[in-house]
Amino acid sequence: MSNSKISKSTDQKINTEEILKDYQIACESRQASLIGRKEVFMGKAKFGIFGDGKELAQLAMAKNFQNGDFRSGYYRDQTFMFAIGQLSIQEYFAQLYAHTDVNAEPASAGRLMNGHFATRMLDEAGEYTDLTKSKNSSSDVSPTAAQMPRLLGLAFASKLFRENKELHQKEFNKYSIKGNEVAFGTIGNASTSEGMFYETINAGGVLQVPMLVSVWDDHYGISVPQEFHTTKGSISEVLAGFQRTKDKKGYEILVVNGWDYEALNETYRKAAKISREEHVPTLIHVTELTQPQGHSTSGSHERYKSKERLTWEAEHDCLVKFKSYILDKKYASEEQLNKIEEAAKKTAREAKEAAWKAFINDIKDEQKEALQLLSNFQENADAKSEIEQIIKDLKAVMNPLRLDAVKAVKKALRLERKNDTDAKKKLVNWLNAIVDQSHDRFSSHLYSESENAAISIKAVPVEYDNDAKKVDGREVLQACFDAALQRDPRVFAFGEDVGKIGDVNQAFAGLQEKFGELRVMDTGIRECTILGQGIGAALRGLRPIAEIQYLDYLLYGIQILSDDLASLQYRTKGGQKAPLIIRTRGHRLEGVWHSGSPMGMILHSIRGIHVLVPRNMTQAAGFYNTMLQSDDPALIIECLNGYRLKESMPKNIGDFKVPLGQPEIIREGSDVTIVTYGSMCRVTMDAANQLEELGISCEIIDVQTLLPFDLDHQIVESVKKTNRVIFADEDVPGGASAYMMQKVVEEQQAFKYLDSQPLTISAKAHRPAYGSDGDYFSKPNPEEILEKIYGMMHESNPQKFPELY
Ligand SMILES: Cc1ncc(C[n+]2csc(CCOP(=O)(O)OP(=O)(O)O)c2C)c(N)n1
Ligand SMILES: [Mg+2]
Repeated sequence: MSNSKISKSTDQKINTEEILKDYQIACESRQASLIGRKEVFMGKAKFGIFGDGKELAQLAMAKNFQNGDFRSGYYRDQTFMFAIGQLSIQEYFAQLYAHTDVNAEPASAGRLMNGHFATRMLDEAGEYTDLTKSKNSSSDVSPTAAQMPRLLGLAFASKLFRENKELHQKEFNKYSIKGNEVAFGTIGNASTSEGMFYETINAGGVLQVPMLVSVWDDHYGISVPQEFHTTKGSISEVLAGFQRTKDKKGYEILVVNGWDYEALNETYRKAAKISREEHVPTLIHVTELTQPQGHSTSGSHERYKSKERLTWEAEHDCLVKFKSYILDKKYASEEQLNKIEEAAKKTAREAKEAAWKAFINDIKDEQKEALQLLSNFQENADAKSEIEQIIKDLKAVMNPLRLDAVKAVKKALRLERKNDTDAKKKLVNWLNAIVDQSHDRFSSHLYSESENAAISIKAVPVEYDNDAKKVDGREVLQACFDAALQRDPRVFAFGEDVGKIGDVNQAFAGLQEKFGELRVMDTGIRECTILGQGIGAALRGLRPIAEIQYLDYLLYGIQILSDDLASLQYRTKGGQKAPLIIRTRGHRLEGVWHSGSPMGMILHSIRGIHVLVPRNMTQAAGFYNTMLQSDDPALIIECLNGYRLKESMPKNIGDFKVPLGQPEIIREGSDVTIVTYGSMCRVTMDAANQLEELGISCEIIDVQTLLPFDLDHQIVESVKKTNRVIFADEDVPGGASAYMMQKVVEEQQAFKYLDSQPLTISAKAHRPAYGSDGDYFSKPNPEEILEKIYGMMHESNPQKFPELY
């Protein structure tokens, strides 16, 4: 059966009612696409991308999508979402207009452009609802193929829920029914060229997870035809080597035309059954799809499709084919179908109108208030006539947005800046209220806002026995992971070399033997999908610890962290969460690709994920304990050169917690404050000890977490005392050291207390050269730090601190 077109099955029972219902949904969906495009051209929405031409295949997919299943797809899937009952046409239009009310637009509360689908999986408190009782869609992102790594994790979760018997306990029943859930992925033909697609397909085959991938093949990626995208012009041919055989595991790959109703139903039925029952990945290459309206509202496809192609598309439009199929088979008369079409037009139009009314009325109410306040304001204003004009202009805006009233009010207030009246106060109050609401509308939920938000997890101090053993740092971590795996069967750790040898630095040594291969496991070398595997599994209620072997290789996964994980809570306005912990190690070892510290890049690309930089393994263990209790994601970067350094074994290894956003003074001093983190704590300590001999007293603060950063503004208190501050790290100049400087000097207003220019100490702009000398002359070294701080003191008191050399 491999790689061949499915023949129409004769044993499939065809139910006329169901066929006509499908026709109705398809027509409604098509109407939504047609009207949607017009709305954009009328200026009522900024951009539109639609699912026309893909309706039939999605109906077949929907029929096989059960409660508990998950979707990870892209912007063409509206028909599927309508068919599973997780999107109304009104909600569809609410997203097109960017309605910020989450009740009107549940997928993203107006934060995402149209065609970005999601279901809400959390209750008001941020807790999971019963995911086995709903049809679930993870939240879409725009970068092509970025839905794939997460898909792997959604499917992998089913494998764990089926095979790990500890997860069959009642308390986990709301996440899965023994792993019977299939993860359905969709992707466009052109997007299969992305590396993430192939990486995901390979990993899915290796892991044998219940993943059903549909490729919607309409022969184009915007204007570029298939021959530019795919070898041999066919993704199913390219992937043929993945086809399972009698002796070897792999994929079941099926090909079907996207206009063939019966074949589609049969193909999806077969594929879903294989994936669900056997936990074997399947891929359906849906060919001969069309784009009746072209790619999006950004242009017309007549520019790049030949006349012949356009004619072919018109003839192969799946709705046209579906209609003739129904007529040929005499399931309904032409008149009946025309009636359905007319009714669909009406349904879509009415839904659109209701969505528009709800959207615009919200704004108009606000605008009315502004107009009333402005009119009171102008009565006793000096700039009466200008304000009258502002009012007139505001009234004249045809489809007002919130920004129109805000701009008008601000302009009026500027004109009357010298006067104080009651009416002015009211106007200012109105403006402040709008700014507050704007935070909720546009800026909330970057992180969890639930009780389990990481910043709300309270500190539990570390405790030691009097005769606490001194052990290698890695043993502290190992004891922490042992306790975590023991405590919660949802916890599992995975990555390159994590399983059998317990990671390259052996913090998981012996734990696979103790807990089994479903809890501590090896993966292929595939950073991006290691992260996707974690994101998807965390979305489904599991507690993954995904390991990236070295910080340098996080670059392979930074895109998916940035686009998917970091934006998840934000883009769903708290409707979904994935509390993934990413474990990695960095800052110091050897050479260009094993000692990087690209912290600025990380900090600036993954807002939405906490970034924790423990200076030793005890602090790291405390962070793991904190994060495992929280529902936020975090990146924890251990110090590469710290695993063999001796630390005392804590008594409460599984319980103590290091809080986020709380710096620690690790050396007290009075002349200069050094703000740093990670391995640099030891390097600056060395410099500080030498400076002591020269009569300079340094206070060293370990910030411990870069995101969040010093939540209670403790660092400025140190600067008030020393009046000098230096920010030191191993990143490039202007990297995370500049970030820390902005936080302290600008945000905490430390500039008020400074007697010297604030300075940064960083590595060179290039990556560190190999060998001890390479490291010494590339990374900040104790002598360099000493000189810089001494120079600072020399500048303020040359007599006391004469030039060194
Ligand atoms: C990483 C990335 N590159 C480029 C784009 C811009 N873009 C959006 S859709 C698209 C074409 C996708 O074609 P295909 O995968 O065949 O899906 P279709 O739109 O044809 O259904 C491109 C290039 C993007 N969104 N993401
Ligand atoms: Mg395409």
